[in-house]
Amino acid sequence: MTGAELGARLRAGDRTAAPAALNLLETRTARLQASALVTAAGDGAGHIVGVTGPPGAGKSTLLSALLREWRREGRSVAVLAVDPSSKRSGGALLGDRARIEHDPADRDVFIRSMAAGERLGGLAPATRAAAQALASAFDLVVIETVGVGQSETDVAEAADSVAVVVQPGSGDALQFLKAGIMEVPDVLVVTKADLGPVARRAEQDLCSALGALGARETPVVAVSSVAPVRGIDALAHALDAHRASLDLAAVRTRAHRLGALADFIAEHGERGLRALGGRRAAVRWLAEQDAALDEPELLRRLEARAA
Ligand SMILES: Nc1nc2c(ncn2[C@@H]2O[C@H](COP(=O)(O)OP(=O)(O)OP(=O)(O)O)[C@@H](O)[C@H]2O)c(=O)[nH]1
Ligand SMILES: [Mg+2]
Repeated sequence: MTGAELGARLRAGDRTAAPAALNLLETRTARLQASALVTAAGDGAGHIVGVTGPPGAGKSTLLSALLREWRREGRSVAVLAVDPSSKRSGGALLGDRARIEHDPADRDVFIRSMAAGERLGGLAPATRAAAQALASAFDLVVIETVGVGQSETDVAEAADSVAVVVQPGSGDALQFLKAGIMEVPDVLVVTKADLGPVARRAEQDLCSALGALGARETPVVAVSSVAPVRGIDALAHALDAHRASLDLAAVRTRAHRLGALADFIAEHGERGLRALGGRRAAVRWLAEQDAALDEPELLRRLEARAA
């Protein structure tokens, strides 16, 4: 099946096209087919949610609980778990990282492990493309990445909403927030709330750090993903509220521009980026382009400009 056909199936809401679509998007030699797929899938209305945080913070366990909540509400969910070890092991292995509990017979759930990009916390172009294409067929598309601090910028560019997940007692997020290393997330999640006082302390510390940064309205949600489960519905609600506050057309236009730039860099490397005058100049130039341009056209224009 061609990329355009798979994209059209996703656009029509056919979720059974997801596995074949992902296979095609991950085939390095099928770049034209991949871009035809993304174009044919169109701009989906699904909510793309980035879930990012340090190793072991509880992201996958949290996603198992969120998945149950979303399915209870009758919403379809795709999860793209980005495997940071796949560079070394030479391919995305499911391993331990994607241990997200779900019913394998449930056709409204799709879970896939994908290889990481070049940098820690970075996304491969295939993951951006997959998230965009799946947003046509799934109500929610989650991108799970490992990282905290600067490394979450990739996922922030690809997602509509970003939840940064931290575990009590680690202090990482607090430090990064205070030092201005971490962009303020859309939602902050403190996991393992069942641990009691240490979790409440983490929640309070984050709230006061956000207050000091003038970002008091950023929700901080404490969750326990294991029994006694709590806070999961509040987190789902906070994500919905963030999504409702967005100008979705503007967010998707930006995602197309940054997606085209990521494709360009994947193809032409740092040297290509220099030919564009650097990343900031490229982003500025892209912002001046017509909002209606799709990714393949933006990529063509970038290549013409660099030539
Ligand atoms: N007590 C408690 N433990 C939890 C909770 N959530 C996760 N854990 C435990 O924390 C450990 C790490 O959980 P994961 O969900 O695998 O964490 P992760 O962030 O996905 O880890 P990586 O994918 O390796 O980065 C596991 O042993 C979980 O059982 C929770 O709400 N409460
Ligand atoms: Mg995990």
